[in-house]
Amino acid sequence: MISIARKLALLGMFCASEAAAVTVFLDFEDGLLPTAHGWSFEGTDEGLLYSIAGGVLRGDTFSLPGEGGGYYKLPGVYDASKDTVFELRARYIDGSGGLGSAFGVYGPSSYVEIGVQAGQLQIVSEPMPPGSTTVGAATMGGFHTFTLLLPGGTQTMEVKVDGVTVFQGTRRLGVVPNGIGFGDFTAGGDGTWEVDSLFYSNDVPEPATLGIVLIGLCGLSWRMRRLQ
Ligand SMILES: [Ca+2]
Repeated sequence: MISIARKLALLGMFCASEAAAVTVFLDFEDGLLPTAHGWSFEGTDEGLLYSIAGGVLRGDTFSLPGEGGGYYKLPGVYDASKDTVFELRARYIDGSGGLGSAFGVYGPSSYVEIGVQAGQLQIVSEPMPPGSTTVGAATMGGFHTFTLLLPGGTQTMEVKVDGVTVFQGTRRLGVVPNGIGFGDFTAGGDGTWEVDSLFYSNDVPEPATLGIVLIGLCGLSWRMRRLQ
């Protein structure tokens, strides 16, 4: 289930008519794999590694012999000059290290991958040896909301779990072409996880605009309750 706040944010984005905004939302309620929504699959066997039941996408790369992986990619949707949010509501189940269950953003100024692991996140971006760091985070015991924030025109990044900041830092220069991805990024680790929903926005509306929309919606809701 997508949160009410996110629904309002989506609505706000449409209301604000942001000309160049890119918004991507998957909740898997239609039972279709991401490839049916324009994502490409990079890997060995999508039908073996990914399945959907009850509006939840399940990825399990342990099911492949050896250490093969597979992930989804959506190219051409990231502009580093714009404020960016990439958020997954997901449940970590099992992993063997590395980026077996992960999501990331790529572009000329950004290379960021967030691996969801047992009780921690692996942040791959900072230009620090050995190229990644881990931070403790609430990943166990059910679904959690993992949010990656990339402020436009900066080299900073922020990661939140259930709305709580767990990491702030700089991000390293990236690769072209730009895009976003999620799944098992690595041949060096497998993962099992479930993704209930995925939200991505490049070019988030100004907080002031969103605030006005939210105030309007809240006012409308209050009036409707009064009328009932
Ligand atoms: Ca769902």
